Amino acid sequence: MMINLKNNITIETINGTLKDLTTDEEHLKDHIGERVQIHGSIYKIRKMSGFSFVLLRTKRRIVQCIYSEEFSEFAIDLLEEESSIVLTADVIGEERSKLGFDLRMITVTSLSEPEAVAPMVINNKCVNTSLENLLNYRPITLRNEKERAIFKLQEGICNAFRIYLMKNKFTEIHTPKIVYAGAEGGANIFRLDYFGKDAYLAQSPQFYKQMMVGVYERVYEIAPVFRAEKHDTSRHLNEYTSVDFEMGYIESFEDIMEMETGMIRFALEYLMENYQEEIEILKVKIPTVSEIPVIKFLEAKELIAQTYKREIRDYEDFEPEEEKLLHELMYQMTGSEFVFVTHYPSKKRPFYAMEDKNNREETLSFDLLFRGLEITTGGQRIHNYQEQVMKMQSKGMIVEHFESYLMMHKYGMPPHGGLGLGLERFTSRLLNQDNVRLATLFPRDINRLTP
Ligand code: AMO
Repeated sequence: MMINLKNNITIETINGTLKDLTTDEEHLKDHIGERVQIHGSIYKIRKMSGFSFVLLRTKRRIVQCIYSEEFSEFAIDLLEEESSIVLTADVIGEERSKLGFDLRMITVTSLSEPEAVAPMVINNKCVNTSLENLLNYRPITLRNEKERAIFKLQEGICNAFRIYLMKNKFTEIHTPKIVYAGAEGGANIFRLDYFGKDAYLAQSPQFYKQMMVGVYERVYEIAPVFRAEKHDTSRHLNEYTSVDFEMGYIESFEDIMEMETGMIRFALEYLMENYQEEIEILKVKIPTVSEIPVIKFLEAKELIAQTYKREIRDYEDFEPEEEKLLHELMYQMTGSEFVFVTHYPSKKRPFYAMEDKNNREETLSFDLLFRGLEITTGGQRIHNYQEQVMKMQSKGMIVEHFESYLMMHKYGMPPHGGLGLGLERFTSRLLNQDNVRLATLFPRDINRLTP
């Protein structure tokens, strides 16, 4: 559209309507018997005798096209894998085809061709290479059907969490990632120079989500957090996506576990309803969640020790092997692949964790383990100002440094609590992957900063 301004000047406007020149891939089936235009990248060319299969990678699907001199008005040699094309094609119903139809290629316009051939085969069922290569060549290995399905499914998980939390009246917030202090303690914090002052990359949105409970009562955030993990393990990243929620007016930390159980149940059902294609590509078995068993930390330790005749070496934390054994036990006993472990020792929990009034050695906190790996930490927080100050002092912290955090306690906070769930850990456990990097688009670990 054009608008006439003063002095005979006219300008064009943008009205927010994107012209759709091509047919939406999801609706191709509705066009059987018609000629359509569609765009995509050539994923694979398979020459047969007398015709060729050309697989077109579109936003979400791999669409099977047929080339034949009989009906195609161009030479097959003009097509190249990984070139971007606009295709005119006839949609032909075909029961043997995965999508229920084939596209008979009529004309092709090439929009762009690759400069070089990919250094590895990316168009087979999976990319058959080392983890190192898979990650080094991420911009192209992610084009593989299976690889990209992982992150489509991850999108589904986040969508589901958002829908569930919105339904439960949580407000989405965005908190700073450049912060003045670490919230989680420990040495795994990235330090940076902030115009001559010390600053840090946020280990979690802990302080801010608590503050926002004083504002909206229920809040959540899905955002990156940073941990300077100096060791190279299959479950630690230096940057991961944390799904955090925090809620006020709780009666106990069990309210948080109830909310999380509902959220996970909803997410798994949502995937079954909306992500069947990816579930099939990844051959993943989505568990159903009705109830999640709950066990106290010390009881879990003792149960594992007794059952597997193991010595308890660490009374404050699980060893990774113990988490796996606990999963094995819980699965045998209850059929659940999730287990809540509660009442972690106060010594091991951060300063904001509320202690159990009946036993100060323990906190009103929990972890959620999924198929033998911790995916969530949560619990009730201290909301009383004096109690929080005393707790900080007992941990040797300089209270003055936390004045802005303590402001909420000082001026009144409801009883509250929340949790943080590692999105990559959750995804990788769901897919039974043995390394969290496989569920991370562009992982950051001690040895990796590119791509
Ligand atoms: P915590 O430090 O236990 O708790 O982290 C919460 C969850 O985040 C995931 N996670 C990680 N994932 C990948 N790489 C890492 N290096 C990594 N570290 C942690 C795990 C873990 O369960 N503020 C609290 C949460 C809360 O109480 O609200 C916190 O950050 O899945």
